[in-house]
Amino acid sequence: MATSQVLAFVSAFVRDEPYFATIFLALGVLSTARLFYQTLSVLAQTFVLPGISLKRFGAKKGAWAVVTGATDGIGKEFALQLAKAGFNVFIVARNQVLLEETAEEIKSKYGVLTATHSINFATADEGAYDAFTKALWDKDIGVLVNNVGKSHNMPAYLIDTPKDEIKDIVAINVNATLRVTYAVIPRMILSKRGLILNIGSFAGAVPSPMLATYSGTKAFLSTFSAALGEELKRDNIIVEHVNTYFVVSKLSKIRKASMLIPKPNAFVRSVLGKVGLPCGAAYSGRPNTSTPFWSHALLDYAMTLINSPKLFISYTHGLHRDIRKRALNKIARESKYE
Ligand SMILES: NC(=O)c1ccc[n+]([C@@H]2O[C@H](COP(=O)([O-])OP(=O)(O)OC[C@H]3O[C@@H](n4cnc5c(N)ncnc54)[C@H](OP(=O)(O)O)[C@@H]3O)[C@@H](O)[C@H]2O)c1
Ligand SMILES: *[C@@H]1O[C@H](CO)[C@@H](O)[C@H](O)[C@H]1NC(C)=O
Ligand SMILES: CC(=O)N[C@H]1CO[C@H](CO)[C@@H](O)[C@@H]1O
Repeated sequence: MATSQVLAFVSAFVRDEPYFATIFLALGVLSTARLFYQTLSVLAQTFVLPGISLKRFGAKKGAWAVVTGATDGIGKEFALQLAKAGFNVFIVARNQVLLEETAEEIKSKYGVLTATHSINFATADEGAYDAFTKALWDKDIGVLVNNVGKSHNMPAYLIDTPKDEIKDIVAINVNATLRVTYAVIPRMILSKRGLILNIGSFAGAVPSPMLATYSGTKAFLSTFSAALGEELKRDNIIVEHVNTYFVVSKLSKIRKASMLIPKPNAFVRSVLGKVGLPCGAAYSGRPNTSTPFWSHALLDYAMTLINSPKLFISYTHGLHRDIRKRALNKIARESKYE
């Protein structure tokens, strides 16, 4: 239809149906105003407003922060920045030597108390979780960061995924989050304050073919956080699921930072500076989820506006098919020279 025909149709409609035309106009104005307000609110949260102060969770008053997966990547950065903010830190990972090195680094930089606990969340049994719980018993815990996580070695269809890889991903991403949270919340309830950060992924928001197990476990974090957030509200405990796009780390296998892919320190600064603000996740329909890093926030908000899961799923499928092909080629090339 040509523009002139459209205009003729509209003017005839306004002339013949003035009431309907008024209703349509009002709806148009309202939805434009809403879009404007929502966009402004996402931008204000992401770029201007400060989050809840960490002092509310006991910083500088002797409270501890527990961080899992704290010897590398995002987790190590959480431990460093929480220590800088004035928390004593309890760091958790497998390698005891790395744990002690990390604790030493934190102590010498920020002069806080540190404690380490070695546990393998892939194989942890009742005994291991009992020991973990006992190690915490005398600590006033203000913050818990459920950061430890495992992804697939490379994208693969479920049917081609090693059984052990599936088991480890579920044990680390789901079981460890549940058991560690279960061990920590009694202390938070006792002191009537706390912050629980569950480190999630865009793979939880967009069902991700060829990372189906990882994707499902990260979606678990989103629903779990919203449910627990409501349960613990009356105890003044904030539960936040942190929606994360790529960050430079060993897990992501990305070494170069870019606008969309920050280094862990910039990423963690945004998380700790925006506690309580959903930022890019504000209108995503996911309560207690936050997408705080600025470019991740804009991406998440754009995806909310586009609102087409099918499109994102098939795009992700194509992306992962390419990544797998390249990974297999690399292995083939390397084995030729062995
Ligand atoms: N990097 C990204 O692009 C990205 C994107 C979205 C979400 N995330 C999420 O962010 C979180 C942190 O990822 P990251 O990239 O920082 O990972 P990372 O650099 O690989 O660090 C993993 C940390 O966890 C520990 N760890 C690994 N396996 C463990 C196990 N079985 N038991 C106990 N500790 C274990 C490691 O120390 P040890 O090896 O000594 O145990 C290390 O301290 C994960 O939940 C991940 O899903 C990351
Ligand atoms: C997760 O925990 C449940 C119950 O606590 C246990 O039965 C199951 O084997 C665990 N799964 C993995 C993959 O470790
Ligand atoms: C950051 C965030 O979204 N917090 C909300 C978590 O859920 C509780 C209860 O549903 C809300 O009160 C919080 O505002």
